[in-house]
Amino acid sequence: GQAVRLADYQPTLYAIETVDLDFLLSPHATLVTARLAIVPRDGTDAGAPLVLDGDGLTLVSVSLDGRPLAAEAFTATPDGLTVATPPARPFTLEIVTEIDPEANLALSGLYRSRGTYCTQCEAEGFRRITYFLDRPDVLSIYTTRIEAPVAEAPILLANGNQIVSGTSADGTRHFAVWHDPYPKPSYLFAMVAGDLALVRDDFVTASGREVDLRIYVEHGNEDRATYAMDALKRSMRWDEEAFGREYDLDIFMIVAVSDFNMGAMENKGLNIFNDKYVLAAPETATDQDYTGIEGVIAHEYFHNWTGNRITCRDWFQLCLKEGLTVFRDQEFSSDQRSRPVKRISDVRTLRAQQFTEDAGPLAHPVRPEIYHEINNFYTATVYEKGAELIRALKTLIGADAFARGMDLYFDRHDGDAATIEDFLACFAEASGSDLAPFLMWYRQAGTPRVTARGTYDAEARRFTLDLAQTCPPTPGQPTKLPVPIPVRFGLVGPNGADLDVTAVSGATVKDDVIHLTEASQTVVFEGVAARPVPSLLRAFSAPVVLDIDLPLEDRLFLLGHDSDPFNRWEAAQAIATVALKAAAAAIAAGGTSPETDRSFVSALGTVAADETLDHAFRALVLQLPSETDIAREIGSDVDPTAIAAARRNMRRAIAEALADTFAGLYDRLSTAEPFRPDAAGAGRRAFRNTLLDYLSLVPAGAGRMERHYDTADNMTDRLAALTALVFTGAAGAEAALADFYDRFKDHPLAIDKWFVVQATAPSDDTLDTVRRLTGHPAFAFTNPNRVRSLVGAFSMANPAQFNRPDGAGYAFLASTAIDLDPRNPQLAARLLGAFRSWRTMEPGRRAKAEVELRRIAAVRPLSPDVTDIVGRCLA
Ligand code: BAL
Ligand code: ZN
Repeated sequence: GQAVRLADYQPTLYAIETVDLDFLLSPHATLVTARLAIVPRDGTDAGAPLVLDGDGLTLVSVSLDGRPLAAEAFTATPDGLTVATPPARPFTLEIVTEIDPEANLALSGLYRSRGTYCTQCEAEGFRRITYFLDRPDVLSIYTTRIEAPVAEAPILLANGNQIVSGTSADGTRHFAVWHDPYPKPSYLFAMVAGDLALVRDDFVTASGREVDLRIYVEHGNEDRATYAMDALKRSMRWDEEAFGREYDLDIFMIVAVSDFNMGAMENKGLNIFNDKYVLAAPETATDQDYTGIEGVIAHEYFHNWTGNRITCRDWFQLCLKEGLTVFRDQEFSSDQRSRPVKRISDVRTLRAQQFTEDAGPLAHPVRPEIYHEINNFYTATVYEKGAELIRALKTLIGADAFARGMDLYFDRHDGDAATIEDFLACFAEASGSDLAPFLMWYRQAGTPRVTARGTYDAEARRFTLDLAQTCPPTPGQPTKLPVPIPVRFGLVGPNGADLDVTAVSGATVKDDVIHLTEASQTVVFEGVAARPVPSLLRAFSAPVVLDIDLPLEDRLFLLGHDSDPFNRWEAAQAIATVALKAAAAAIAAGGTSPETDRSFVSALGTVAADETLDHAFRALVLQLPSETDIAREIGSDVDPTAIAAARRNMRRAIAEALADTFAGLYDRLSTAEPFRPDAAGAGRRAFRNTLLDYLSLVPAGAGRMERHYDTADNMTDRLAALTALVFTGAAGAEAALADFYDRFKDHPLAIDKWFVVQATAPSDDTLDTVRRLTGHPAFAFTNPNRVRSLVGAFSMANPAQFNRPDGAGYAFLASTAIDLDPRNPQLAARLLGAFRSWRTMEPGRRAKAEVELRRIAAVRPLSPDVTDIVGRCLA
C-alpha cells in the first residue's frame, strides 16, 4: 500500500448525506445498489472529480440523478470509481455492484460465516461492498433494504430500527428495511442475514427509554448467551452511572458468528461478535472466557458513545476511540470485580504485548503519523497503551477535572469526527492546565524508563529522591523528549504504614502523585521520621519501566507490607525478574541456575497462606514473570531455551520448598462449591489451579492432576489439570487429551483450548505436534479462532519452541503465513507479529529468523498487510 500520512489530511471534496443500500442476497452473486446523496462541500471547485474507493468490486451500472452515466463520464476499476466532472450542486449517484460473499475468505466486507451473511467494515471493508468515500470523516444517514429467500435467511438485520418488512406473494422471499437515524461513517455499517436463534431481554434507560435487547446465536447455543446478556445489561447501567451515557436507539443487537478476524465490532445498534466473546457455559468456558466476554461486551457497548456518537477524523486517531474505550471497559471490570486484581492482569497484558511491541521493529506511537496498511495498527499500543494514557491523564489532572473533561468532550463533540487534539483540549479546559506536553505521549513510541534513586538523611529527617526519564530510540524516532509522568508513591515506614511528610520540593507533588515532567528532577521530602522504603508507581500509574535499585530486603518488605496491592505483587515480580535474568545468563553461559533465594521463597509461602488476602491476588503473586517478560528484560542476545530452563528451575525450587504448604492449601480448597463465574469463584479456582501447577512439579502432584481432571465440574479446572498433565509429560496426559477431545468435539471453542494446550507444551516435540494437528479434522485454516489457537499460540505463547535454535519454528510460521496470505491477509499479518522480537535473539536464531522473513518478503503477490509487517520487521 501507499504511505498515508497524518500531515496530509484533507477533508473530502464531497459530503455524502444519505446512503440507501439495497442488498439482493445470493451466495455467489449478491447485488448491491447504493444510492448516495452527494453534496459538494463549501469551497470545492465546480466539477472537481469525485474519487470513490473500491476493493475488488465488479461494477454493474452507475447513474447520476437517474440517468446512466456515459462511459466517458467515469472510470471504474475493481479498486475505485471516479466521476470526472460531477455537477456543482447536490446530486444522487446510484451504483450497482455485484459481489461474491461465499468466496470472501478475507472476512472483510460482506462474507458468510457458516451460512450466515455478515459484514465487517472496519477499517476499510465497506469499499468491498460498494464504491464509497470509505473513511471515518464522511458521516451519513443509512437506510438498508435486505432481500433474501426466507428459507436461507429468515433473519434480516441492519443498523438502527426496522421500519418496513414484507414477504413475496408465494412466501418464498422476504425483505426488511432498517433505518439508522444517527449519521455514521461507513466503517460502522453492518448487515446480517441468516437462520439464527434469538435470545431476548430488555433494559430501561435512566430516562425511561425501553430498549429491546437481542442476542442472535446459532440454533442450540441460546443457553450459552445468558452471561453475555447479563454483562450487556450491567454495562448499560454502568455507563449511565459512571459516565452519564444512555443508550440512544430502541433496539440493541448482538450477533455471534464463528468466523471473525477481530474480537468483536461495534457497528451502530448491531454489534457483530466473534462467538468466543458471547458463548459461555461452565463446562466449556474458563473464567478467563467469562471475564473476556464481560469485558468485550462492555467494550463494544461503550463504543456507542466513544467511537460511534463521537468518531475519529482519520485512522491516525484510532486511539481516540480505542484507548478511551479500553480504559472504560477496564474501569467497568474493575468496578464489577476486584480493582487490584484487574489492574495486575491488565499490566501483565500490557507488558507482555505492548512493552514487547514497543521494544521492537513494530513499535509505533499511540497516534502514528504514517501507515501503509491500517489493519496492522489495531495493536496493543493503540489499544492498551492508549488506555494507559487516559488513566495517566486522569491521575495527573485528578478525578474531578477528568470527569468534567469527559462531559465537555461528549457535549462538544457529539456527532463529530474528532482528533486527539480535540479530546485533550476538553481536559485542558476542564483542568485549567496546559496539556501540550501530554500530547508527546501520543506522538512518541517507546516505553519510557524512569530511574529512581533515594537517599535518607536521618539527622535532617530528609528523604531525597532523584528521578530521571529516558526513552529508547524507536523506528523513525532516534531521539525523544520528556513526557509528563504521574508517579503515584508512598514512603513506607518501618511498621508498614506510609510515613507523613511535612514538606516537598523539587517537583509538583499533588496528594500522593509526583508529576515527573523533566528529564530529571530531585524531589526532597522533609520531616520524614524514619528511613522509608519508597513504593513508586503505585497501581502502575504510568506505562513506564521503573528502574529502582532497591535491595532484596526492601523488596521483600514491600511484598509483605505495602498498602498498595499492585506494588506488593510488583515486588515479587521484581525479585523474580532479577533472579531469573541472572539464572538465564548463567545457563546460557553453560553453567547451572543459581539457587533461588530462600527468603523470597518463604515470602511467597507467607503470601500463599495469608487468609486475609483474596485468592485471586495470591494466585497472581505466585505466578512468575513470563518467558516473554524475562526476554524483554534481557533485551539482547536472548536465548529462549535458557530462559525457559531458568524459569522451570525456579518454579521447581519453589514447589519443592513449599510443597507441604501448597498441598495443605490445595486440599483445603478442594471442597466442592457450586460453579459461579464471579470474582470470588474465579479467584478461588485461580489460586487452587496455581497451587496445582506447582504441585505438578513435585511428587505431591502425582495423582492430584488426574483427580483434578476427573472431578472438574467446569472448564477452568479441567483445563488447568489437562495443562499440568501435558506440560509435565505425565503418564495420564495422552488419556486426558483423548478424553477432552471426545467430551468437547462438538464445541469448537473448547477444542480451541485443546489445540492451545498442545501448541504451548514445553517439549521439543511440540512443533511436530503442531504440524500434525494442522491436518486434524477439527482444524481449519479458514477459521481464525482455530488458526490462532494452534499457529498463533505456538508462535506467540511458546517462546522456547517457536524460537527453536534450528529455526524450524520460524520456517513453520513463515510457510503458514505464506499459505494463508492469499485467503486472509489480516490473519496472516497478525500471526507474523510473532517475529517482532527477532532482532533481540542471539546471533544464531537471529540469522535463521532473518532468512525466513526474507523468504516471505520475496513472495509475489504478497498482500499489503504482510508486506507492511515483514517490511517493518526487516527495516
Ligand atoms: N473497532 C474494532 C473492534 C473493537 O476495538 O471494538
Ligand atoms: Zn474497540
